[in-house]
Amino acid sequence: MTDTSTASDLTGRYLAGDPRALARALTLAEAGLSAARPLLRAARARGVRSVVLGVTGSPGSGKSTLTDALIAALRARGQRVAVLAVDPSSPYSGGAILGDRIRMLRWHADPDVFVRSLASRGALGGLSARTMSVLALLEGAGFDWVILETVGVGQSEVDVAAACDHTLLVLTPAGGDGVQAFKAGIMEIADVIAVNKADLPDSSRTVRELMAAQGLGWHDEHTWMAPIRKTVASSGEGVEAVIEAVEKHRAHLGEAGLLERRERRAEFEVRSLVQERLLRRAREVSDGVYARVARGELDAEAAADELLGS
Ligand SMILES: Nc1nc2c(ncn2[C@@H]2O[C@H](COP(=O)(O)OP(=O)(O)OP(=O)(O)O)[C@@H](O)[C@H]2O)c(=O)[nH]1
Ligand SMILES: [Mg+2]
Repeated sequence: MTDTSTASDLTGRYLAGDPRALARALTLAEAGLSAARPLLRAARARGVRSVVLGVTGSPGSGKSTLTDALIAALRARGQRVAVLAVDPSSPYSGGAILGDRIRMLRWHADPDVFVRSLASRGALGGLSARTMSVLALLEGAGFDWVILETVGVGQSEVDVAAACDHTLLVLTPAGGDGVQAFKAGIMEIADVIAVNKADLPDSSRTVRELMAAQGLGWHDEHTWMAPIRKTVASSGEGVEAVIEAVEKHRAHLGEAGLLERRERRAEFEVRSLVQERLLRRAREVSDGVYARVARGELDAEAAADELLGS
């Protein structure tokens, strides 16, 4: 069997919904191998439209627990769900992801749930182009919902909004999380906000503070004000309301808005690839260039020109 026939066979099986072919396709995409390209083209040519939901928020806010509760609620509605848990803070799978894996094991027997974790850092510390490939393959596999869970630290929080149709920000009543989010400008990326751990004290106050902060921003009657929903992820309380809020946001976006988001996602993906390639080249460039810049023999602009081949 030639390489080409093997590749088209894999694409065929992937398109037919074979979960082993999907797993293989994801492995190729995660490794950034060119063998993934025909699969990615096939996935995109399909034009399926999953609800791509990013779940972000501070460490330990309950993103994984909430994601798990979202799976349960969506399965009860008969929806097929894929989850991609990304840890951009580490190039290796850490303990947290391992814990999530164990938690997600309960979906193992359900063929309509697919869970994958990925430890991959982008060029600038946020999400990588490979994450985008994996998302595209999950969408192409026809899941109704594709959920991207990523811990909100640094660049990854901003990236998740660029990588998804909708962004769910998970906050907690503890430690003035809401006020912090407002100060850090993180609230702006949220399409829906969950105040999780609402079983703990002060959740109503957090909701009030968030609403007050929202009111301060510029808005008119067309501005989407992220609905704020209290949740207890560990019991599933409030999770239906979160799904409804996402659906409401989807309706608000409409065809034109969704198309715009998709273009933004494509832009993010292409730019990530460009950044990754350029930074690889910058690393590969002979150290001599940097020494020359350091010694003042070459200015940094000229070195950058050299690197870009212009
Ligand atoms: N009391 C309470 N605890 C919760 C709730 N949701 C999650 N937790 C607990 O909070 C802790 C962190 O939950 P995770 O779901 O792992 O949080 P995470 O945001 O995914 O954490 P990282 O991925 O490590 O950033 C766990 O011990 C959960 O059991 C909730 O609604 N109420
Ligand atoms: Mg988690």
